[in-house]
Amino acid sequence: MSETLLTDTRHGVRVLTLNRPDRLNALNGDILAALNAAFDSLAAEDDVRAVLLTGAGRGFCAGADLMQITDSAPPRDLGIIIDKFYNPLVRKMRALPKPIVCAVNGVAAGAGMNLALAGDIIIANRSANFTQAFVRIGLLPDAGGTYFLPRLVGEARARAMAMLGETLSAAQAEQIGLVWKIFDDEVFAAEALTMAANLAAKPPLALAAMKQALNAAAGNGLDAQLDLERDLQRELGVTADFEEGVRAFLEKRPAVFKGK
Ligand code: T3D
Repeated sequence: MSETLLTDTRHGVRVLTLNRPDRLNALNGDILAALNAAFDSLAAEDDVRAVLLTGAGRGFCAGADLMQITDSAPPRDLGIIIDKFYNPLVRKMRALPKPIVCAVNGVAAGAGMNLALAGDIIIANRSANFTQAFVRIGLLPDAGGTYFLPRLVGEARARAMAMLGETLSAAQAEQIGLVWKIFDDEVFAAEALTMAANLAAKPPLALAAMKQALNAAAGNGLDAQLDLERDLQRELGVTADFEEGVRAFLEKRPAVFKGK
């Protein structure tokens, strides 16, 4: 695995740490390839039941590496990089049948912010901030930004964030529902791991079904969504984990879920 992406597995959680702290973890080809490869193998790894994505140093991710972009002479076809790295990565994150916690430990800018939005639960430390920096350099939000942002915070806020490129503090991001929770900087790493480990102990098949249903809801009408919920619930209703969950409740003990 590349040094630009640190990987570790703890308490059933695959911890992925973007590791270019001197560049605020800006995304170059190496880190993007490593991220894509990391998400390729995750679905099949039974011992990994949740993912935690975070950054090393004082930043989460400053978006595309602008130094690398300017390595090549204009005119540049940015679509090539987007097709090769960003779009597959966002699709893999959304399709992964396991929960992804994005732990934003500092600035999240441009595609760095939008990578966080592609996760399932976004948390931040108090000194984190968020900016759709694209407009400052003459680009539009990519890596799913125009899709996720309005769904998370509403059209008005999404349009203003994209067009003005202003920076939101962690507290503002929490207030508008962009992040689930914020934590003090000193306890953030521990809280993030605790949350991901908590998810890793929950019923994996139910979490996978939730992701499937919530992903589908963005394109479904109510009838199709109700049918999908019924079909998925039918599948969950015959799992050993459902039996265990009900038995554990009745026996007043914590359930032990096995993903079966
Ligand atoms: O083909 C494609 O890849 C297309 C896809 C595009 C997707 C995008 O993400 S476009 C948006 C790209 N990102 C940006 O425009 C953000 C650029 N960075 C900033 O605006 C600021 O650095 C921040 C607001 C993120 C943080 O500001 P601050 O003051 O906390 O830190 P800083 O001093 O600006 O940055 C620290 C270092 O990181 C600095 O290097 P130095 O001077 O210490 O040697 C800076 O150059 C470097 N850095 C920050 N962002 C990037 C970067 N280096 C390369 N690429 C960056 N994106």
